[in-house]
Amino acid sequence: MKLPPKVLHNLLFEMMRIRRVQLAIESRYSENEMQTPVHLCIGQEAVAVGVCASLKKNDYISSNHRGHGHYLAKGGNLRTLIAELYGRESGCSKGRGGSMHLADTAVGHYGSSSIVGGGIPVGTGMGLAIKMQKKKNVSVIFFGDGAADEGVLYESINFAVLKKLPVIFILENNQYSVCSHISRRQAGDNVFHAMPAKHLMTKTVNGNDVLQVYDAVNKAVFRARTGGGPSFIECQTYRVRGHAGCEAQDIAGYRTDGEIEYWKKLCPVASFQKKLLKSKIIDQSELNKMESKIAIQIKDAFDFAIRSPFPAPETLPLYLFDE
Ligand SMILES: Cc1ncc(C[n+]2csc(CCOP(=O)(O)OP(=O)(O)O)c2C)c(N)n1
Ligand SMILES: [Mg+2]
Repeated sequence: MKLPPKVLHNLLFEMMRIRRVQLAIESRYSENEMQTPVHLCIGQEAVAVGVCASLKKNDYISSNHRGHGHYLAKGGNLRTLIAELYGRESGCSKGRGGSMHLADTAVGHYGSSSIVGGGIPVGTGMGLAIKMQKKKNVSVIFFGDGAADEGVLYESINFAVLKKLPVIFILENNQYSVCSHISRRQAGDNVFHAMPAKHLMTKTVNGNDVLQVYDAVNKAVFRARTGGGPSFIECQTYRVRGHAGCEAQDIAGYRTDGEIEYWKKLCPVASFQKKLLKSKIIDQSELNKMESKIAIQIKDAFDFAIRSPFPAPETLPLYLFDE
């Protein structure tokens, strides 16, 4: 796939930005000012960026607990992301949601959820809404391999196929559900792809290769926009950090150092940087400029968060469902 240099630069920039934001969160997490669990997506940046690069602002996504990358790649505001982690009123969920409950409907991000698999029926329902309203946009659902253990995925795929919905199921297979490896939870490599191809377009891609992800999702988006129905794309990747918290907080003993080192060498950001440098699509000074721009944005976002007020105590009953 031949892409213009500007598009390639953007893909790289977005991945670098997500990585740097994750590292900044990790480095400040032990200060205990972010009173929220965080699930870092270090190592998985190519999935978020490759998927969202194919989408328009008015396309929908639904996300999961490991959702910082999805939020930023879809155009979510960095300042309001960091303010949300700091529990401030200026956060994207007004400081009530924390890291696992991000949303920015202005850019088509319709929420992440701490309920594993919770975003799957939401995204499928949004696909139904698009179809009923005769719109041309698409609904993309990000979920992990742990969510693929849940029955709701199979109900939702069935419904999406039955109604030919413009839904794209993105399985972010990082091989683990907390500390349980996929081989202990799934009966075979391709159980996710049980549906006949004429009903559901399915594809497995290297989720650490942003161009592979982008290419597959582009085709799925075209299919969805032209009434072809749903697709299922499995992106094979790896969670380099622990399940939750910062590096020091990983549970010991469920994976080997060798396995982690193997995947670190397949870093999606470093490998794409290398590729673009080698093919002279970017040079070192442009890379340095990107790094500086990102550093400024991150500093600005943390400063914004820290100087923002906490929600006022009297607003506690607001934003709750009331029958
Ligand atoms: C319905 C439900 N079951 C169990 C949990 C506990 N839990 C939180 S994260 C997680 C693992 C999810 O794994 P996966 O979907 O692969 O996402 P990953 O953490 O690997 O990104 C589990 C089991 C939960 N939050 N919700
Ligand atoms: Mg997983």
